[in-house]
Order: sequence, then structure tokens, then C-alpha cells
Amino acid sequence: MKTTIPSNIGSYEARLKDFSWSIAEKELGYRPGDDINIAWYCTDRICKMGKASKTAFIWEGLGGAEKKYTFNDLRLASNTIASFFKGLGIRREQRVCLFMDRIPELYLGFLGVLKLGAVAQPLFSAFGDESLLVRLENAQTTAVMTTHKHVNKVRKIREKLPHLKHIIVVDDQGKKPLQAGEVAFSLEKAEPVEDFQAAATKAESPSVLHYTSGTTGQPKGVRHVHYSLISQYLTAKWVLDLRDDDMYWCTADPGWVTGTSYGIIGPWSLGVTQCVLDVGFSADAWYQFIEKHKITMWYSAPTAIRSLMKAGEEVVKKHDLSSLRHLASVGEPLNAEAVVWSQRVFGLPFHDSYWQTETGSIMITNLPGMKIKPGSMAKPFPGITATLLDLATFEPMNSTGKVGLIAVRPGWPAMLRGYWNNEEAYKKKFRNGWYLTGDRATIDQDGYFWFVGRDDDVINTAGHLVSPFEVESVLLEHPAVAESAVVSKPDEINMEVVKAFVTLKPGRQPSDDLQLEIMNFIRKKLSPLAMPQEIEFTPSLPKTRSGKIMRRVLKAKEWGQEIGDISTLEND
Ligand code: 6R9
Repeated sequence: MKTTIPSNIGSYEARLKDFSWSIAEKELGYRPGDDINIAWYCTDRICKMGKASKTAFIWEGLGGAEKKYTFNDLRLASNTIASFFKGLGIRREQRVCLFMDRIPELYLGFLGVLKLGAVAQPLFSAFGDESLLVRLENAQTTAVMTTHKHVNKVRKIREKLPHLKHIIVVDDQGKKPLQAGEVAFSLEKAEPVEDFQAAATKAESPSVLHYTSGTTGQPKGVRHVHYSLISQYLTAKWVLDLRDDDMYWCTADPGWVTGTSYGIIGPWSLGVTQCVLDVGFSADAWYQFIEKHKITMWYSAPTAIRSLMKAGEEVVKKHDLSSLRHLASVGEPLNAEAVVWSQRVFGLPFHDSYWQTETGSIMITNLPGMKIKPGSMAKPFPGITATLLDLATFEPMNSTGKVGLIAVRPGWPAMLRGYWNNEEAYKKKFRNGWYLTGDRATIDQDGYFWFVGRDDDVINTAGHLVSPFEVESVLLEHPAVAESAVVSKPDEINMEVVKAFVTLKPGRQPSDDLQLEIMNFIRKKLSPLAMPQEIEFTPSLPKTRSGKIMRRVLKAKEWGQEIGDISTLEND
């Protein structure tokens, strides 16, 4: 048993009684109507509070490369980057895409974009040019900040992007020539800018644009504003329980909302030191990282935890992990075995946290001090009114144990303010005065939420949301493919993986060679995260009488479930 220190939140019940978001506003010294700039709060304010020389950021890359930054370094770097952007003519509210591996420039660039008052659009560096194109096109992105490793993908699509004015390559050391319209920027060589007036953004000024996948249509750009800081600060403080002397490690990539809300904004607005490891997964490397940096608070995801479980306990014993004091998880259902396992091997349970790109901050969670029921997401964060709505009527349900739609009363600070250029999709997220998450759950007699599944066809593979539509569209571009349907199939580690069913055009025959050819074709266009693990050729696909492909019939077979109502099935 670890020694128990009182948690930041104290008593959940007491907090529920007197909760107001003004608690966070007061702690941050913000009054309604004031300017609020996330980057200023994460850097300048922390320096003003006397923590300029405190370590803010420890970065580790391949081969043990290490870089360290103080809060003053963050302040200077974000000033320098913001001022460089300004010099290029980038203006407030224009979108600047960050397209990099998890190198320091990604984190510092994010702050620089916000400091300028422009909108940060982080995208996974694993994205292929097709995935990149739809997101840059939709956001009418002005600039992309990238590295030599990834710039070719941007070059390939540049002609299709009339709004894209600047490609900034941050690791140019004069080694490789850049092309016309590209500009090099080196943080190490740039003259540090001591004074930069952070943009006087207001609560509702746009800040971050994260793309998320739905079942239909292209990915949607989730619009966030600077006021989201209020939620992110307080949830990082109460759920992640971050304190001044913590060494925090959030394993998420900032291409995903977890990597920005809690991999940048949460910890740095609290003045907490965080560590980033930019190497591929290995249990030994991860434990080594915890041991070396004496990580105290660790925020990760179920797929990673399941991979650690698979790696076994011997490797745990090789390391001293006694610095850990609090663990949390997000992104997928946290299975009960993972909680029990972590309690056994680390002496600490993983605390679940449930939220979405759209919610911007944690909604339902197992707060420190709250009883853990392994397999349950536990209860709403104070200030969050969450309920279950009836699947048919969208009215709140009162019965326990019945499956309903998870819904949240709108109005928390980090809530999305819309989908980029897609008012219609945004409107569909609200019914009877509730925000619809699109997830299903049950609630037990103690008010604990138990995740059941998604209410749509979106695939959650290793915590990454994949739109079947996006994968199907790419498959259809192959000359041999007539139709396609993409569903999930079970997987021990990733919980679910992508599987594609394909019908072929007349004259084309299924073969292993063709399968390989299609795989190679789509690999260039999709991110590895969205790649099907399997392509199955089939003579026909199940369809409704109106011609819609019934993915759920295919999915049920993969999962060995009942197919349910197939009265609308056309070709039975
Ligand atoms: C932060 C994030 C959101 C979807 C969400 C749900 C699933 C997230 C979960 C969880 C079960 C949890 N999800 N946390 N499912 N238990 N603790 O993950 O954002 O990428 O938008 O995904 O992920 O289905 O609706 P995002």
C-alpha cells in the first residue's frame, strides 16, 4: 500500500454541493470578460508566479536523446515561434497545422500558434497524404509546420490546397534543399524573442481544431475555444490529481485530444513538470522511462495497459516503479482485469476517465478517493450533469441497469462550439436539451456508469476512432473494387481492429495477390491506425431494401453475436 496523501479534490460529495466553474476561474485569476489565452496561461503566467526556472518539459527520443525546458524556455520558445508566424503574415484565427512526430517543436509550436491567436490544428504524423488532404482542405489551413520526414506528404497534395500559403520545416539544418514556398525554421538557431504580447483572445475565441471520425461523411473538425482552459485546468487538478512536485507522463500523441487537453494544457496551466517519450511501444522502455524520471502520475490508455499485461510481470520486476502514486486511463473501455492487474503489479489501480474530442475535457471518471468498481467508468465530474436517454424517445431514463444513450447537459467550459463548416452535424448532437455523446451505457444503483458500446458504426481500435466510411472510400478508389463495407472484429490487445469486406468488379477474381495489391494501394492513403487487418472478398454484401449496406450484419458475424432485426435485408 502506498502512503495516502489527501487528494486535490477532497470530498466528491462536498464538491458536488457547492460546485461552480468559478472555482477554476478564481484560481487562474480570470474574471468573465477578461482576455484569456491558453498559451499565456501555460507559460507567462507560470513564470510570473515565480516558476520561471522550474523544469516544465523533459523530452526523450530515440537512443536516449534528451531535451529539457524550463517554464521560461517554454515562454521564450512560444514567443519566438509566434513572432516567426507573425512575420510570415499568419493572422489570428487562421489555421496552422502541426504535422510532426512527438518532438519538442510540436509542443512548443502548439503554444506558439495559440499565443499568436491562430488556431492549432494538430494531426497525427502517421497520416497518409489522403487523410491529410481532407483535413487541410476542410479547415482551409493556412500553414503546416512539419519536418523533413513528413514534408513529402504535404508536397504531394499542395496543389490541391489553394489556402495553404506556408510550409514550415522545423528541422532544416541546411542539409536538404527546400522547395519554393517552403521555409525553414530552427528554434535552436532563432534569436529568442523576449517580449511578445500574447494575442488578446477572449473566452469564445477559437483555439484548437481536432479532427474526429464519424460513421458517415468526412472527418469533422471539432472547434474548441480558449475558455476550454477552465475545464482542462480543473479536471487535470482533480482527476489527474496533479501537484507542484509531480512528474507527469501522458502517453498520448497531441494528434489526439488527450495529447493536447492533458498532454499540454492541463499540466502546464498548473505549472507541473511533464515528460514525453517519443519512441515506439515496448514494455521495457516504458518502465525504464518511469524509473528514470521518477514518474508520479501516469495517464495512459487501455490498449497500452493490455500490451503491458501481455509483456508479463517479470519485466515489471526489473524496474523500480515506486515513484508512481496515481494512474489514469482514457480512450476505450478499461476492462476490469486491467484494473485488478495494475493494482497487483503496481500497487495502484488505473482510474478510468471517459470523454471525447467534442467534450474537450473529462466527463465521467473515477476520481481519487472514489470507490473503484473495476469495469465501471464511475461518476460524472462535479459540474457535469450526465444521464442516460432512452434509445427511442431521447427522454432521460430512471431505471437502473437498462441500456441508454450517454448524454450531458450542455454548458461546461470545454464543450465543442461546433464542427468546422458543418452546422448540420453539430445540430444533430443535441436532443431535448442534451448533448448526445453517441455512446451507450447503463447506470447502477450507486449512480456508476458502465460503458456498453458506441451507438454508431465508428471503430475504436487501440483508442483511435476510425470511420468505416473513410476506409471504404479509399478501397473504392482501387480499380478492382466494386463495393466495400468496413466493420470491426475482436482483437485481444486493441480490443477491436478494422476488417474490410470487398466485392469485385466483373472480370476480377479474388486472389492473394489482389489482396496484397489492394492492401498496398490503401496503405499509401490511410494512416496505419486505420489500416484493415484483413480484407475478405465476398460475392455480395448484405443490404437494406433501400440499398444501404448493413454493416451491423457483417459485424455481428465477426463478433459471434445475434444478427438482430434483418427484416429490411434485401438479399436474404
Ligand atoms: C478522449 C477520447 C471518444 C470515444 C468515446 C467512447 C470512447 C473514450 C472511454 C471510452 C469507454 C472510456 N471512449 N474514453 N470508452 N471508456 N473511458 O478518447 O476522445 O478520440 O474523440 O474518442 O472513445 O466511444 O465516445 P475521442
